[in-house]
Amino acid sequence: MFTHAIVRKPGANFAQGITTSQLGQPDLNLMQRQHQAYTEVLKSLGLEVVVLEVEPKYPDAYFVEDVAVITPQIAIITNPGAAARNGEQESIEPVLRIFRPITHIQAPGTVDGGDVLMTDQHFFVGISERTNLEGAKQLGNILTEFGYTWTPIEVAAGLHLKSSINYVGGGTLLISDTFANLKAFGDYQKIVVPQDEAYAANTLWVNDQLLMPGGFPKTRQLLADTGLPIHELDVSEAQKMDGGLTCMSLRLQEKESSVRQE
Ligand code: CIR
Repeated sequence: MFTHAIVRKPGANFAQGITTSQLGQPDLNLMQRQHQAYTEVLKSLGLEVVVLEVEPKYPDAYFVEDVAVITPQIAIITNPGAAARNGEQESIEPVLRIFRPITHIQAPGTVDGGDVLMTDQHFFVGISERTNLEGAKQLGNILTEFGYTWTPIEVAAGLHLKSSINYVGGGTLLISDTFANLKAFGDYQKIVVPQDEAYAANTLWVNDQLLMPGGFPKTRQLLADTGLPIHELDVSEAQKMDGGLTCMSLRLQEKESSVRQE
């Protein structure tokens, strides 16, 4: 059960963030409205939402997911892999300290939260342009201490692991076909995203409801089989900046004060 989410407002310079997309110039007003709608849906799912102010030095800072990995026991502040974003983590730390004990990924390790997928007690950690093996191992060691298991996954396509794979509960992954046949995911049921709807893989599972990007009818149909309520949200402007639904919040589950003994 998720109890809190942390989001950050996109700034006037958000279009100066890093992007590879060729979807055109993003619109600030529309971005702000879409971000507001996203925040409102999270609240409607019962989450208390902490809204952080703009970080003018970092145009991508509203993609808060990348700067931390949060479990019920600990918050791990990442060392973001893109030089232009490294520093965003500093202002998130005091906020997370309110909720969790803190630890850090140390250089030369790099990790972006977008590469870290938590299922139930297992983590998949993408090795990507942003997350290196050293960072993944540091993260994995911390997670292991808390009783979790983890598997590194080579991210051969897309920006982050969660650009292509997300957990939708009930032992099921929503997954792009590039990753669907990997042995690492053998224990999971899979909903394979149609190739022409690849962006829809970035769907967010919160408190047994799904937030999916608008405009992907085939994926919506496939997700309907989960029986979970679906909220379609227009995230066209975040998409122009290579981001989406998972990237724009850090979600916190109910806290566990004691370390699990396995
Ligand atoms: C970047 O390239 O870092 C941002 N423009 C997009 C980050 C998206 N974050 C995510 O997928 N977790």
